[in-house]
Amino acid sequence: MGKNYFASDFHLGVPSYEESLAREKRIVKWLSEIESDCETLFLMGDVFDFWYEYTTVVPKYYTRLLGKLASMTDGGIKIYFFKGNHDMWTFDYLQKEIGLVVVDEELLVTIGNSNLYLHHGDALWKGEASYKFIRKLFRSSWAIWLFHRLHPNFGIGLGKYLSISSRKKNSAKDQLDIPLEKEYQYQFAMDHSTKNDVDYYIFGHRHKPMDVPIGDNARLINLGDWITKNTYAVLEDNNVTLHTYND
Ligand SMILES: [Mn+2]
Repeated sequence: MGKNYFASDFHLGVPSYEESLAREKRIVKWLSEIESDCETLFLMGDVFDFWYEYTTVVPKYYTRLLGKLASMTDGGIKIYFFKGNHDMWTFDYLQKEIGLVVVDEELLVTIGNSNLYLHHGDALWKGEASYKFIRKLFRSSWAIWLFHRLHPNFGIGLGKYLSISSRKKNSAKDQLDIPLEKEYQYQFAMDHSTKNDVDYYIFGHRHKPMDVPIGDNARLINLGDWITKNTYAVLEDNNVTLHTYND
């Protein structure tokens, strides 16, 4: 049996074209190195800092990554793409053209003897009412209908602008040094695990690499990010490990 890889929060597109391109090349290099033993790849959200596709138009970026992913799926590797809070507007391009399996919210999956609960990791827990409202609005069919009417030059430009300002706000708000018991992903997993038989909760979104016990039988993994950390997780023989990629 091959290995299962997990990564998230590449945020391709920011802070500048050049820096994003260098990061994209690093990610593609990593993918080339894992390709030979990768059975399933889980891309767990915010791969793109902004993604929006029109009926016949996609953003003219990210060609290397998309080509790499297409060649991996052509080669028989299963790739899941979770919608993050920055790249939820995928309709059919990534499925049809690249061969990805797009996941809207959580995915519960059993690999070997391990039960996994997978989610981008946003809006999981109590609170954040205004964020949840906007999240619902952005995902609504009429907001998408309206956005679809915008000329792509304007629409993609507006999206990139909003995405950058939301990230600035969140990175200021989401301090990385808050204690574990205040981490809402931890609170969610602690609660969820009392009623469900899950071995691993794997999330992105917080940009904070974590591998912590949840009760006696489960663990919570946060995948970190690829902006400064280059972290990813591997599931092999029912064990998950966190790694840092050094190219
Ligand atoms: Mn996110």
